[in-house]
Amino acid sequence: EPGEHRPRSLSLLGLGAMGTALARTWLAAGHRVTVWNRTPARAEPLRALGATVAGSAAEAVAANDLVVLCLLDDASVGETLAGAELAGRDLVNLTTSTPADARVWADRAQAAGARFLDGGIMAVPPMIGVPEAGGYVFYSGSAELFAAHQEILAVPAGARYVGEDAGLAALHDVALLSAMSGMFAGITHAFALVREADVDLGGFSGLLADWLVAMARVAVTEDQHAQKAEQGEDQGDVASNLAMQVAGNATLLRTAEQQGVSAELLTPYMELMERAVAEGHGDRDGSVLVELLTAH
Ligand code: FVH
Repeated sequence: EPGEHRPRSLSLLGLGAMGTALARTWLAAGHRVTVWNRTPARAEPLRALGATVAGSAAEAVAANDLVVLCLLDDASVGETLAGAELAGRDLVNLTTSTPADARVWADRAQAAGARFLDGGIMAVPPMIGVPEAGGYVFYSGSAELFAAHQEILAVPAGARYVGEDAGLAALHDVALLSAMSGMFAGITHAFALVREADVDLGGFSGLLADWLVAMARVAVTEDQHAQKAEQGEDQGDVASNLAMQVAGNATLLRTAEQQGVSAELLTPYMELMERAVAEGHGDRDGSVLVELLTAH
């Protein structure tokens, strides 16, 4: 709510869908925000809400100690900061990046006399400034910077610090996004299966969502088995061994064929399961697949 937080000042570079949502939330909470965007027209609605509009990226960086970037990709961050004086700044990069990109920026910031924090946003724009939506941001890098600015960083969405290694926020972000990608693939296949059948799609959607929530919990528990296996401990009873799952895959594939649905979204994962069984892991659960993926 406006007035809940001590008013602070910050600069925000990048006013796309996400940057605009962030700016609106900070302004609504009573903070002083200087904004810059490559296409100036996108700053005008924020000016009307009280933002100061900088004439250049360098001017926006110079305006405040705390400088937040929310741009399209790593290349756009490089272009935007090219002419800016970074000494003494606290840079927070919320642009989606790889762990290696984040570490490069941490090194550049340090060489320039700036502190650096990388962020991975686990929310879409409508979740920004809506605490009950459950969105949050992973942060990693300078612990001092995070401590100094945690309060204002937590205004748009929850702030979760995951370590001094600047790459850790991106690693968490991309790991969760990768899992989401697999889930979207499964959902796409499921809807393709029932698309032309006499199925109530509304009811089916609810069943699918409930099933995925329940199975997500089971899958994460399996991952804990992976840690046990690495430590050489007995896995104990396996509820759903891979040999059984590979046998079941044949039914999934035949059903796809009968429904006229391509199995292209399913087969890469099935092939990994088959390899695990061929290598003698048929009595283990899916956690062994993590080992196969990472064994080089
Ligand atoms: N929107 C979402 O659902 C996701 C949620 C999770 C986090 N992502 C990441 O957030 C970053 C920004 O995403 P966005 O949604 O704001 O993206 P756009 O609306 O496409 O805006 C892109 C902004 O980047 C500016 N920009 C692009 N290229 C350059 C460049 N070479 N130099 C300077 N600025 C550049 C662009 O400016 P303009 O086109 O308006 O001039 C926008 O301000 C992103 O990393 C997501 O992965 C969002």
